[in-house]
Amino acid sequence: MKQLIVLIFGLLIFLPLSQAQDCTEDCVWPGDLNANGVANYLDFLTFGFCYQTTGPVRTNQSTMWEPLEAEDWTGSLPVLATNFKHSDADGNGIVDEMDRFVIAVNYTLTNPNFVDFLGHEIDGNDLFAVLVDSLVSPGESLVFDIHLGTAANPITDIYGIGFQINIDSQYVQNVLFDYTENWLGLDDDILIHDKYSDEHDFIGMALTRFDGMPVSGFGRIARLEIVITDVVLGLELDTTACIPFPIMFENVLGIDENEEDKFITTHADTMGIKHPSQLTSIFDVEDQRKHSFRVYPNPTNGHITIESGTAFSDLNLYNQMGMLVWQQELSLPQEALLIDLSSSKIPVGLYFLSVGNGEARTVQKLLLD
Ligand SMILES: [Ca+2]
Ligand SMILES: [Ca+2]
Repeated sequence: MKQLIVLIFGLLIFLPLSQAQDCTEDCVWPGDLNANGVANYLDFLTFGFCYQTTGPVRTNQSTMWEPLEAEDWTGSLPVLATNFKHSDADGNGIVDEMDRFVIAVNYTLTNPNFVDFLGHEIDGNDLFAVLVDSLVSPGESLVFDIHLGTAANPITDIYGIGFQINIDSQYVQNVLFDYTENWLGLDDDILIHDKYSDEHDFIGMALTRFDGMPVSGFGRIARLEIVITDVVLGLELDTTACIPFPIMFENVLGIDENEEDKFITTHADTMGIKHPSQLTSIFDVEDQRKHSFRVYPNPTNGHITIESGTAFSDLNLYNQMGMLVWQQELSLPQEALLIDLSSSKIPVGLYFLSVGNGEARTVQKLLLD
C-alpha cells in the first residue's frame, strides 16, 4: 500500500514535468507574451493588446520559465503573428492581472528562441526627458518628465509604448513614478507597467490602452524621480567634480491599434551630480534662506518630526502639481510637532510641506516613500 502511494505521488510529480519536456513547437514560456524569447516590458504591450481575451485553459498551468504545451487560441497578433495563447502566462484561459504578474516574475529571462529585442533606438525627438533640474546633490531627487511628441511634432494614432531607460544604478537609491499627467489616457483608459532593475542598470516602462482606440497628442506621459544615494564616492574624493548621469532610452517600441510599429524616435540626455557646496543657483540660495524649519526623517514613510525656530499653527502639504493633498490646523501654535501621514493614503512621491503662522510661511521638499 505504502509503495502504491509513493508510486501515485511520483506520477503526480512526474506528469507535469514530462508535459513540459514534451513541448517542441510554438511552446508557451510563461511571461513571454509576444514569444520573442524574453520576458520584459514589451510583453506588456501584448498584454494590453490581448487584455480580457479568452481561450482554452492550459493543461499545465506552471508559471516557471519553461516550454509548455498549449492548445492554440483563435486569435493572434496581427504583425508578429504570435498566437494569443502566449498571452495567457498562467494558463487559466483568460488574459488578466495574473498574467502581468508572471511577466514580472520571469522578468529579463531569455530562452533559446531569443534573438533580439523588438524595440529600437532611432535618433530623433519623439520620446525624450524634460529635466526639472539638470544638477542634483547626493541624497536629493533628480526629477524629470518623459515626453512623447511635441506641439510641432505630435504623435498620431498611438495605442501603446514600451521602452527602457538606462541609468547608472551605483548612484541610485530608489526610483519613483508618477502618471498623474499623461495624455495617453486616464487611470481607467490605460494599463501601466514600470520596474526598476538595479542589477541590470535599467528602468523598464510600458503604457498601453486596451479599448481598441488609439489616441493622438503630445507632451508628458510620466514623471520620474530618481533618488540619488547619500554618498557618491567621486564627490567624496573631489567636491568640485561633476559626475555625469546620462539618461538613455533603449528598445523603444510604439504600436498602433493594429500592432503596427510607429517607429518612435528618441534621444539621450545627461544630468550631473555635484557636491551641495557647488550648487549655487539663485533658487538654492533662496531655498536655504527660506528653510527656517527642519523636517525629518526625509525621505519618510509618513512619520515625521517638524521643528521650527518660530511657532507655527498650520501645515499644508502640496503635490508637485501644486495641489493641496493634506492639511492640519493647530489650536495652539507649536515649535515642534510629531505628525503621522502614513494613514492619509497619500501616494509616494515628492511633495512640498508648507508651514505657517498667519504672518509668514515657509516651504520644504518632503519625499514620501
Ligand atoms: Ca517577450
Ligand atoms: Ca491568465
